[in-house]
Amino acid sequence: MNLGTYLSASNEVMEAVKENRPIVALESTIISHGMPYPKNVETALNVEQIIKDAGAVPATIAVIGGRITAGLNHDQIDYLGKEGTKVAKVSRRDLPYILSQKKDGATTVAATMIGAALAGIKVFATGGIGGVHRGAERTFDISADLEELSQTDVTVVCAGAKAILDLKLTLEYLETKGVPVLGYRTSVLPAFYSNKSPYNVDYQVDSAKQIAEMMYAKYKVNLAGGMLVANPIPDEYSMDFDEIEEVILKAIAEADQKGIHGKDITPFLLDRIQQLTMGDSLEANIKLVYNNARLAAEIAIEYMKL
Ligand code: PSU
Ligand code: MN
Repeated sequence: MNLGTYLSASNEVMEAVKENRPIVALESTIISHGMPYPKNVETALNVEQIIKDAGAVPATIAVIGGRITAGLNHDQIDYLGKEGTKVAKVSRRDLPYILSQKKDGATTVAATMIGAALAGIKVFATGGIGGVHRGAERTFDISADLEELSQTDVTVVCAGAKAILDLKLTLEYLETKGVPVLGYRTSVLPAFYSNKSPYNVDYQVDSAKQIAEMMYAKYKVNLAGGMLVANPIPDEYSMDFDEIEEVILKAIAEADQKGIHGKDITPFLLDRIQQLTMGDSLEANIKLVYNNARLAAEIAIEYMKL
């Protein structure tokens, strides 16, 4: 149903918002630009089912025909997956163009947070967020996801940040911007494919209830912005930090050589890492997204109890 010129929500999502039921937002860049077809569609649908099974309502978000749409149907998810990179990757700065020109777009973490906040959704699950890229002191490449976390009131559950980023600088940036980084049952920042890194999170939390309590306190004192929950990939799927580091360095060198930059660099690196690990990293990626969906549903449920 259309909620004005630029916003739309499925009936299911609208009813859930009205009735204060737990909802989990999901992004769509991961579908069109983060994974190959048909695994992307399969994963997106499984993630929705996991959230439903956990007792919450999934809301996959994208721009469809110039409307930020919360709660895509299966045909729309299939379309975004099949079209892949032909669908625009849409972050905050891309929204005015895509909306006004009535185009379709796969939303990044930043743009999905914006859509979630507009629709009244407080919790969002993804795989990895964008961050400060390695070499950012030369390239200035810092993802708009970090700025969004500093201003839009949505809690984002991820598996940490991929080591294609400078994890240390990403944490520094989030500290400056006042974004709490929580480790779910871990004191170290997980590094996406591997559940270990040399860096500490701000706070270790051991339950979804604790995270919900933090969201509640933050909201009560009008602290704008989101929180980042880092949920480590389960041990059985975790890859070796040094092994994946080698692959990442290779992919970054290739990107440098080809002069890839701007919005194309993250999708390029994800794709190359998947190719270089012959699919191992894709399997790990899928498993960690499932794990994040479960935790996000629990957080949304706990938050509604407060
Ligand atoms: N990191 C991942 N997988 C992803 C992305 C990042 O491990 O799919 C996607 C997310 O949609 C994220 C976006 O919001 O890339 C960040 O892109 P950029 O670095 O251009 O801001
Ligand atoms: Mn960038």
